[in-house]
Amino acid sequence: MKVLLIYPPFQLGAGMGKVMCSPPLSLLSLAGAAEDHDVEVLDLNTDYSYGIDKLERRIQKYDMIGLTCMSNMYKMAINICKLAKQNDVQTILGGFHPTLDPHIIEDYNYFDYIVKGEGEFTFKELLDGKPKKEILGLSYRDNGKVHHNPERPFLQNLDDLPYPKKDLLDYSSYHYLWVPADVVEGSRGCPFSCNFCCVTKFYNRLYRAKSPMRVLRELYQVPQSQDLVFFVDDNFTLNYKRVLKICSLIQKSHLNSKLRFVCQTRVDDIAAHPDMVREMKKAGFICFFMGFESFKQSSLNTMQKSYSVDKIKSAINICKKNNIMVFGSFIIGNIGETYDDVLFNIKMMSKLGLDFMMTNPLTAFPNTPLFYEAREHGWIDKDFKWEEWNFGPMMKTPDLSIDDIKELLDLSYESFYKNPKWLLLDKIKGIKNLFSPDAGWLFKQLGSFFSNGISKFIMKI
Ligand code: B12
Ligand code: SF4
Repeated sequence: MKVLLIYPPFQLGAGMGKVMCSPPLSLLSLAGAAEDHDVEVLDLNTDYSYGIDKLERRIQKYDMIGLTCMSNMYKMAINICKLAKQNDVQTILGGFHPTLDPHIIEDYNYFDYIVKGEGEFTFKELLDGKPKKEILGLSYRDNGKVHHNPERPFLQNLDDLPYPKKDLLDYSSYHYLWVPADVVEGSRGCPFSCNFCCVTKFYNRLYRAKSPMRVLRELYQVPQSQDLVFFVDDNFTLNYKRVLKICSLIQKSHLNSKLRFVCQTRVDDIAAHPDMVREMKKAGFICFFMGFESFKQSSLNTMQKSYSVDKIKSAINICKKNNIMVFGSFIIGNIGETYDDVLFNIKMMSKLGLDFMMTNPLTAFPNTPLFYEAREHGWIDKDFKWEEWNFGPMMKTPDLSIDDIKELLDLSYESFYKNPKWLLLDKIKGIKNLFSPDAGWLFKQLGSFFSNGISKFIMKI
């Protein structure tokens, strides 16, 4: 089978897409699993030379195209699959949106296959020609009738996963805060149950981790051109002893003389283990991405975040003491928050001295607990369709209209990033944090960081 795996383009102009561009690990991992087949990867976020005509000409060369699909890419995925079907090319869709709602295969006959959950082995079995009805995790169309096969059990041991096929990509466009970057996955899933979160639904609250040695091997696969690794794990620090082991392996192998690391973590892990943060700093971690969501305790309780505002403050302080930058993420429009409550949150973002922040509108992703609650209370418009979602607020709340949320989102960025204190003091401090204590690394990076980094970031907000 000749297959083209496509990463649909993001809608630009909102959220994370501005400050980072990461390689499509999902597609590289699928390609790794289907090594016996002719699989190529096209990332439409980095190759801007593609218009519809060029895309159509490329698609015609394959037996099948496969797309990854977050909810914000759904419309694009439909259009690309339509183009493929017009050219008699088979289509397969996987990732978060189709997993949360596999019934979308019934809405559009441009989708031949949908893969639910972890895709590596489902994809491989399909390409290998295993009878469709025996492939767990697959939904498919046969003679016009749709079949949903039972779910595929989660892989027991993540070390059994194939290695991502990184040689399929040109890495020159991938960056985190404009530093050349790659992504590595050390674990899957999260045992918590925040009511807005899709990870809980996708992985059924199951957490599994690759062994520290496997993580190290994957770090050795990071292309030489890249200087930063973003761990995509939802909660890299969940297992304290494992983190210490990984840090020790990184130090012993001296990988930290070349690479710096960024990970997603939870407030409670950081607050509970300052010694772990110290070790992470020594191993080259420079920034933690944390979903704080709100500084209102009642909101944290409602969304089942299971930590306190005091823990947030304590985690930020621990990071500061260890010179680790804090990238805080917040939700605008938490249930129960008034306009003034959100203004308070915005004020706190600056007051607590975060290095970076992003805000997202409260979004009720398909089949999450929040989605059912929002539908029941009429917070989502009856005519709302994911294929029309423009990435902005998609629901009102008891206290805020969609327009209020839009206004507050704008205000949050304006107030945080256009604040002269942040621009001058925190920025200089941030840059120092980012590069110390390794001055060699500093000088190598400073040029590009200044030329296309922070200034570009601020200009675009
Ligand atoms: C890394 C990441 C990003 C990267 C994406 C980089 C990239 N090129 O992939 C960045 C930082 C850019 C990003 C951005 C966003 N992200 Co994001 N991201 C993640 C994260 C943390 C890890 C994804 C990952 O790489 N996992 C590792 C790979 C191996 O797993 P995977 O992607 O799930 O792929 C597997 C299966 O899904 C399946 N599969 C996937 N695709 C396909 C395709 C085919 C053909 C097949 C057969 C199977 C298949 O098989 C794969 C292997 O098992 C996830 C959380 C998570 N736990 O997954 C959130 C997550 C996917 N992101 C999410 C969101 C909401 C966003 C944003 C919209 C947030 C925002 N407000 O900015 C933005 C979009 C930006 C934009 N401008 O449009 C949500 C998605 C929700 C949804 N319903 O779609 C998640 C789940 C986070 C969350 N907790 O809500 N994100
Ligand atoms: S928001 Fe983070 S901590 Fe909460 S369930 Fe999702 S991944 Fe886990």
